[in-house]
Amino acid sequence: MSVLDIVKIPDDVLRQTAAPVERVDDELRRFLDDMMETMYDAPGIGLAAPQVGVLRRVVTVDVAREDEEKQPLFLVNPEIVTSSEERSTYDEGCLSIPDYYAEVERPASVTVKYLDRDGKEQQLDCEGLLATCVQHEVDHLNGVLFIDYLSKLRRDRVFKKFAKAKKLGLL
Ligand code: GNR
Ligand code: NI
Repeated sequence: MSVLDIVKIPDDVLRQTAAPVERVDDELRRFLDDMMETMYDAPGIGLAAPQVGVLRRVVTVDVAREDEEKQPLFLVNPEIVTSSEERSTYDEGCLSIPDYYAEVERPASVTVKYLDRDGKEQQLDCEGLLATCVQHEVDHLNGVLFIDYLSKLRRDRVFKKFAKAKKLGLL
């Protein structure tokens, strides 16, 4: 297993749509394990393949707190099939936008359909932080970032800050 490099904004790969996985095989499982290791190493509660430069519909998640048992989730081709009317707000961050946090409102609960690490179809009802994280990760697969939910003024400010940092060779 290995820790992969995490891509930061304004890298264009974060704005592209990831392609569905056709087969869950050993090669994909190795990649899933590398993603999980990268996520734990960061540390983060979720990671989407485009964040390590791979345009495949693959996500890892673990929202367990440090004092809880690990709850690793591997989501292949995740699809949100239902979203609640009820909304909730979390202070979100993103490993691809280091040290920036902002409140984002999203459906409070969602049901996600996906293939697990064995290629088996699964459906999971999510609420709380898990629901927010799953939506944040599925957004990544569609080239959407949490800053897209902020005002244009705030989004541009964040983007400019990171573009400048990149230009100065700080990222
Ligand atoms: O580690 C992460 N924390 C987080 C907190 C609130 C809402 C979403 C997230 S996901 C983020 C890791 C990440 O960037 N995943 O794409
Ligand atoms: Ni993210």
